[in-house]
Amino acid sequence: MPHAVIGLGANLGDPAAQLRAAIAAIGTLPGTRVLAVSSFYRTAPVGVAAQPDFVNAAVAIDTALAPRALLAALAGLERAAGRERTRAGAPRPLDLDILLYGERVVDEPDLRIPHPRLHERAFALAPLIEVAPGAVVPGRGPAADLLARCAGQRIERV
Ligand code: PH2
Ligand code: MG
Ligand code: MG
Repeated sequence: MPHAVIGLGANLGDPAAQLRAAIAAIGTLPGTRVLAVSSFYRTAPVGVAAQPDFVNAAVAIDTALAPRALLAALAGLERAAGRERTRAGAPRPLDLDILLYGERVVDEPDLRIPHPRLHERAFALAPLIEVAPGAVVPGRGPAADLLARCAGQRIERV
């Protein structure tokens, strides 16, 4: 089964509790098994207006769900956590992003894998490397090299 990495983030409500619940729920998706869970990180918001710090993490899974089915299942978990699609970049109780799906590259309007900003975000790369050491981001290179170029972004293990 393909291995995928999901990035988790939250900055409303009780972010760590919401991430823990989401990780448990991901493990119950059809044909899906959680292989590894990263540390939780407290991170400064990147690329959005001033808002509370995030808690971010990542999980490695193997899954029988194709990328689009996985995307729909993750959107369902976001909604169940109270996520409302108000405006892009709004604070959220749960964000679940497909960071990697094996070595697959998908470039469709509503589904881009690898995640289009993964390569420039320490809050996604640091937990990714924990659950998928040696990961290579298709088209971008080794995740560890990309993280080394993200100096200046504030992240700390919780
Ligand atoms: N997610 C964003 C935008 N900015 N910043 C941090 N630190 N963590 C996030 O999860 C995050 C962000 C859009 O999804
Ligand atoms: Mg996101
Ligand atoms: Mg998202």
